[in-house]
Amino acid sequence: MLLTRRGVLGLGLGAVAAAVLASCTPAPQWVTPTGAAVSGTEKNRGGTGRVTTVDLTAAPTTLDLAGTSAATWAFGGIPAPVIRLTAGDTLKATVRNQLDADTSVHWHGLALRNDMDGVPPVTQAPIAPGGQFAYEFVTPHPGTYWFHPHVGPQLDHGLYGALIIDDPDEKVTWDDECVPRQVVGRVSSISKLGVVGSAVPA
Ligand SMILES: [Cu+2]
Repeated sequence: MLLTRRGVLGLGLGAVAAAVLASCTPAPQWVTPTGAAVSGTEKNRGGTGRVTTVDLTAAPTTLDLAGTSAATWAFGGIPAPVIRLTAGDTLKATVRNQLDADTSVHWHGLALRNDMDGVPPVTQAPIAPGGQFAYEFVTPHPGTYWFHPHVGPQLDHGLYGALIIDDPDEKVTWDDECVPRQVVGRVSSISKLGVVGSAVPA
């Protein structure tokens, strides 16, 4: 290829302009799970030091719908056994995937570190069939929350459960504690909570 003198000059100016632009553009400052921003926030969050460990296995199951059997998916039962701890405690949850599809667990409503939020492919890679993922985070605020996969309509198949974070300064007393039971997107009944950590069908 033949280049004219003007063409060579133009190429040179282009290269200089690119170099100047590159030097003016700041390198992106990513917030990474192992970075100072996250570790500082987690340090400020503190915590009680107490740890609750749970195992959740997403697997096919058969559901009895008033005499009709339906093949569906669940974390052991529908809803899953209640996870309950006190604000400031650490939750360690190992999620195993025995489905024939990718999955995850999203801790609905919690303000927590992004890499534990369970939203593939944004905050983590999906948990592949046969795989597992270890979630670990300090529970931030008291309240009644949900956990469920953040993958397609898996929640509606029955993969969900209640996460109750007790207020260490709770002043209120009550007669019963209940959570709604949902199948295929509808509340089908109310489950009364029995002893801590389990659900008793109503
Ligand atoms: Cu949700």
